[in-house]
Amino acid sequence: MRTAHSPCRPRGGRPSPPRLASVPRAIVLAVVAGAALVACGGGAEATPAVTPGTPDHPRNVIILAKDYTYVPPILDLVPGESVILQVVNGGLALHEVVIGTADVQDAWETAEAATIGAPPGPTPAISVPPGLQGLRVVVASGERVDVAWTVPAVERAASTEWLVGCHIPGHWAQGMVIPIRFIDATGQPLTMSDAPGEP
Ligand SMILES: [Cu+2]
Repeated sequence: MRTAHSPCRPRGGRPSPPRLASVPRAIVLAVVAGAALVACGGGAEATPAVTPGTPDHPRNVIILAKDYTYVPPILDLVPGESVILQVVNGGLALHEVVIGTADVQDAWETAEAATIGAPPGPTPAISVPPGLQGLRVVVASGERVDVAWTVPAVERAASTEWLVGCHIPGHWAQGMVIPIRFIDATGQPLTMSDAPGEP
């Protein structure tokens, strides 16, 4: 498997993510690229090596949702590995983790916008078109939900940008989006050129 470093250049503050439904895709991707560059410019820390999870020994991956961001600021995953996502809501508001491509994020942003004005409590039943569900985990304040998940294989992982986002109305606009960085077991980031069949 061929690997390469992502470009790392210092850059200014991370721009606020706009609402997906109202902006062109190119801008959304630019926001994500900006977030990655900020992380790179912060000190060029190497991503630690990981032991990719297997079906028998899944890797625990913790995502902390807060009001209104995630920790860590970039989610590192190895294509094809088995993980237990441990989603912790350390904030006061209801939050969720939606993992998927920009199209998936767009679909949930649109779907959940329809819940604006609903009474407080869990998000009412909503749905998105087939193929755009991604992985969605809704977690109440102070709670933790564990979900077993198989990370997309390298063909899908490297073909486009993947994100973690929260689409409880208003939360994406307040910054609840982080990029997924696909890495190999040594911690080296994969690039789109790692996708088989890509030039
Ligand atoms: Cu949220």
